[in-house]
Amino acid sequence: MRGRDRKNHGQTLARSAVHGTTRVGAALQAHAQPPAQAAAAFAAAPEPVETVDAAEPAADLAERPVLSLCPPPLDEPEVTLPLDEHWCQWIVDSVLQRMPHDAMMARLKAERIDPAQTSGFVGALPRNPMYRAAEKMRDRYERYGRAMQNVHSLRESGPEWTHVEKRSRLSRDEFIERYVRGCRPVVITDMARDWPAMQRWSFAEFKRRYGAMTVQVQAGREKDADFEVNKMQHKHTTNFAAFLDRVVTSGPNNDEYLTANNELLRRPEFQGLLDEVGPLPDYCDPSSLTRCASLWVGPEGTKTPLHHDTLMLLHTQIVGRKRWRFIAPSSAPRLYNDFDVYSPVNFENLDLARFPEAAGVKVLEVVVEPGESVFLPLAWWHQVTSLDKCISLSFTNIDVPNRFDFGNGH
Ligand SMILES: O=C(O)CCC(=O)C(=O)O
Repeated sequence: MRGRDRKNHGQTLARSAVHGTTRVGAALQAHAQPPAQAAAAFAAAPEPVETVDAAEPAADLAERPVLSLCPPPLDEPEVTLPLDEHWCQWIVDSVLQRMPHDAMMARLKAERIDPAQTSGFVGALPRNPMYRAAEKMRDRYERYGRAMQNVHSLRESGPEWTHVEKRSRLSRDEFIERYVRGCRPVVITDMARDWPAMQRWSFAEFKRRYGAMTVQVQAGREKDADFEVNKMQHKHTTNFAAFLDRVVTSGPNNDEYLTANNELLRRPEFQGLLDEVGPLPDYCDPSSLTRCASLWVGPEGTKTPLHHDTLMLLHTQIVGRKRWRFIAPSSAPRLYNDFDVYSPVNFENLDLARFPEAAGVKVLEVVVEPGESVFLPLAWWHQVTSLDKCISLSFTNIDVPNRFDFGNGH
């Protein structure tokens, strides 16, 4: 029963005030009961006998406070929520993303958003100048995305685009032409072969040499689905030996990770580590290694979610293996990149209900083994999972211009 019906009950009672027992009166006694019992009491009460006392003046009747004698609710009122700013934006987003009208309305109904407000808002969209401007931007973006996707599909149809190549003895020319300018990832298997780090770096050795130092790690990541976007909130200073012990003794987890943000290799007390990196190939500039290198240490199971960097880099596995997933920049329109360099899509466990556009995205996967170095080409999306307890080193001193404007202050 709707509110309007209940209001009519009240009006009827006020006009036909009665003496004696009425069904409403019986129900009023049940008013303090839960709604179901109250409704049952109302239904079970005898039919009213309309016995107006002729001796009683009509004016008296009119003055009685009978309006308070409302019947109890016969069923739960239908509660709707106002169409607030959040849902307005959700509707505009959904329409711009071409969500089928029925699916959109069904979701709003399920969320109990006021249907009258919803229909009014949706119906007015085509006449809304802000919506029309957004639609124009959407169409322009889609045309650009399609053109890029077509160009890239053509490239990807070549036989070598099915996987990430593993190469050794790469010359400077080939590295720069085929991979840097050709903008394709590659794993270089022999770059770190003669580095002292390959023999010396281990969790035990780090503890022996640097255990007393404090280091900055990313901590408490498991509790935050957006741990990478919120990385500033996860900065945590800890004793290096204690951290290394946790890495070595813990099972697979993504809770604590010493990432590139730690700036550890910029600290003079850690310079000994950089002395053990090299020789570098002639397509890297050894003189700027100190400024450009970052250490990564973490347990099996650490995850770096999908993002792109704003420069190119090399990333060498010293201890343990990592799985890299690469996605070409031309697929960006299907990666829901709504914030900075991040995508919420997880290709390790793809949620197509949430991210249907990601369905056809081509992902190149490669496992990088100890001693191998992966080249990350410009603007390629990547997500990385540690398959073992890992120590690795990334560096950006590739000997070509490596600064780019992505419009986000990087
Ligand atoms: O190794 C990782 O977890 C992430 C590496 C990465 O994203 C990078 O070096 O840009």
